[in-house]
Amino acid sequence: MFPVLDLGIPGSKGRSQWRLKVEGLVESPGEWGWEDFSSLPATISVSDFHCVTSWSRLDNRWEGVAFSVIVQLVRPQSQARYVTILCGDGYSTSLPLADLVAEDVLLAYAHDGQELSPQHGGPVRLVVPQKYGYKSAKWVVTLRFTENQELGFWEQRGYSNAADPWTEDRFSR
Ligand SMILES: Nc1nc2c(c(=O)[nH]1)N[C@H]1C(S)=C(S)[C@@H](COP(=O)(O)O)O[C@H]1N2
Ligand SMILES: [Mo]
Repeated sequence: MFPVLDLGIPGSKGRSQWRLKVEGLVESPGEWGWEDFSSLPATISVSDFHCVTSWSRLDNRWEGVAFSVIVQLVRPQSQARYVTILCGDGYSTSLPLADLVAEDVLLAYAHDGQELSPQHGGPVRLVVPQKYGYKSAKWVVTLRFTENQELGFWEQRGYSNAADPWTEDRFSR
């Protein structure tokens, strides 16, 4: 079983209408539709998923585009240290660029061999296995490269910005 947890707002109209936009402190801002995005090199990564409310879903087989592939294409400017991820349901989160280039961080479009379902963030969601689930944004539409970190939806509401499941770092302090 893979629980669903979100704001309850539908986040996407499907692959044909989906676009990914990259903005902010990058040399080559860009925009991809589904055709172009899905022809980028794909990566498969198996990882566990930990929600801050204490459930975990082990051994997820994610398939998608490594975040580092996008980073190479858009070429961050030297001041860019964070990325804000904006979603189709109004949700957002942000992470240090250094965390996002880890090899297991994907913009995923398939899960356990199936097209990623809308309820789990299809067409495309971020997967950041080393962080609590609220960093794994569903229905990703915009990546904004910034110098200073913009706090995301749950981070503004008291969840830890570090979101480290190994130290059970759940709340900001
Ligand atoms: N766009 C969006 N992404 C989101 C959320 C959300 O509300 N909206 N919830 C987050 C939280 S708190 C968790 S635990 C995971 C849950 O992912 P799942 O519904 O695929 O299990 O999605 C994260 N990504
Ligand atoms: Mo969560």
